[in-house]
Amino acid sequence: MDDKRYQPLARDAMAYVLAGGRGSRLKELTDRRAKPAVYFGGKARIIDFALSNALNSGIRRIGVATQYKAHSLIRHMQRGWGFLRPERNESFDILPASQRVSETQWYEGTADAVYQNIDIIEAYNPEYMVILAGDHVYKMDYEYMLQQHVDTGADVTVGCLEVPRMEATGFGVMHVDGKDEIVDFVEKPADPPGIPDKPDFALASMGIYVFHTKFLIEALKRDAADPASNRDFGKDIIPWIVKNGTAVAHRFNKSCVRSDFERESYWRDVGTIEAYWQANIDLTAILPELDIYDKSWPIWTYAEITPPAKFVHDDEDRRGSAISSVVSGDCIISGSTLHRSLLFTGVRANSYSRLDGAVVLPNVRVGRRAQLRNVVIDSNVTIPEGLVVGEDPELDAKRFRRTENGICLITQPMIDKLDL
Ligand code: ADQ
Ligand code: ADP
Repeated sequence: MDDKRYQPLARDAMAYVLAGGRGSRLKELTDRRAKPAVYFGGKARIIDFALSNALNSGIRRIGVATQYKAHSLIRHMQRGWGFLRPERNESFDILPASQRVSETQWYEGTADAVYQNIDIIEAYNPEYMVILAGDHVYKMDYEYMLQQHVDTGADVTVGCLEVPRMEATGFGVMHVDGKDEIVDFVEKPADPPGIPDKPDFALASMGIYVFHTKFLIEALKRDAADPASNRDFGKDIIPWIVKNGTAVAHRFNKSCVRSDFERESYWRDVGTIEAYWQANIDLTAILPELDIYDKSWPIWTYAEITPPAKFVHDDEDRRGSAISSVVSGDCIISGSTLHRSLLFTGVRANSYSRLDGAVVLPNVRVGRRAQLRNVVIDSNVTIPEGLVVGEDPELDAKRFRRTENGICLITQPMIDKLDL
C-alpha cells in the first residue's frame, strides 16, 4: 500500500457546509427555520450530522454558509459548536450571505455561497475542500473520500449512492466508467438514466464534493465570469468538470462508519414530512438502522442541561407510561400513554392523553384527553384538551397539513385557527 495512505488528510482539509436552503417540501416546519435547523432524533438538529461527520473524520476547520431564515440555525451553532479554537489551528465560521462581494447580492446558488467567501478560505489556506450539504442525516468518514481523491488525482470527487431510479429525479444523476470516473452528469433529470447492469437504480450525487482548494477557487472564478451560469455546483460546476476535466465518483458505502456498514449504510434526505416523520419514528425500533447510541461516532449537538424525564400517574386509569418510545430530558408524562413516539426536550403530556406515532418537538404541551396518532408537532405548540388527530382524515386535512399517507403536521397557527 502507498505510504500516503497512512497520513490522514482530514487535518489539511476544510469542511464547507451549505446550509442556506429552505427545504420547502417540509412545508410549515421550515416556515421559521432553514431545513438544516430542523430538529432530528430527540436531541439534535439536522445540521449536526454533517458537522459531527466532519469532526469525527478529523477535520478541524469548518465554515457554514447560511441564508434562508438563519436565526434558529445560527443560535444553535453558536451555542453548540463554538469549541473549535484558533489557538489549536481550529476554526468554526458562520458565514451568512452578507454582501461580501457586491452590496446588493445574496448567495445566488451553492457555488456562489463558496465563491463569496474565497478570501476567508484563502486566509486559512487548506489543501483540500470538502463541500457538504447541511441537510442530510447520515454517518460518513470523509477521510476515505479524501484518500480516494488524492489516489485518483481527480479534479473533483463526488459522493454518490444508488437510489431507486424513479426516486432519482431530485438528484444529480451520473454515469461512470469501469474506474468510477464520471462520464456523464445530469442535474435532476425528469427521466433518470439507470445503472447499466442495474436498470432499476440510478447513481445519485449526495451533493458532497472534494476538491484541491486551488482547483476549486479557479473553477469558482471561471464560473463567476460566465453570465449564463446559475452559480450552482450541481447545475454548473460539476457538469463543467465532467466535460473538461476529471470527476470521480466516491461510493458512500465505502466510507460510512463501521456500525453503519453493519446496518447497511444509513443515509436519509428527510426532505418531506413523510420521510421526516418516518426517520424519527424509526428510532423507536428495537434495533434502528441509525444508531444514535454509537460511542465511536457521536453526534455532537447543543443540548440544554435538563432535569431527567419523568413518568407519573396517580391511579390505574391514569398511567404515565411509554412503550417503544424515545423520550428526552425535561419531559413529564403525567397520566399519559406514549406508544411508538419520539419526544424532544421539555414536552409535557397531561392525563388521559395518548400519543401514538408522534414526533413531538421541544416544549410542546399536550392537553388532557388529547388523542394524537401519526403526527409531527412543531416546537412550542399547545395542544388543546381533548383534540383528536388521526381518526377522521377529512377533518384532519382541513385543520392540519396532512400527507397522502396520513401524517399530520401540527403548528401553533393551525391550532389557533381551530374552532373548538
Ligand atoms: P439540492 O439538494 O436540490 O441538490 P440545493 O437546493 O442547491 O440542492 O441544496 C444543496 C445544499 O445547499 C443544501 O444543504 C442547502 O441547504 C444549501 N443551499 C442551497 N442554496 C443555498 C444558498 N444560496 N446558500 C447557501 N446554502 C445553500 C444538490 C445537488 C444534487 C444532489 C443533491 C443531493 O445539486 O446534484 O444530488 O444535492 O441531495
Ligand atoms: P427553534 O427552531 O429553535 O424551535 P423557535 O421555534 O423558537 O426556534 O423559532 C424559530 C425562529 O422563528 C426563531 O429563530 C425566530 O427567528 C423566529 N421566531 C420565533 N418566535 C417568534 C416571534 N414571536 N416573533 C418573531 N419571530 C419569531
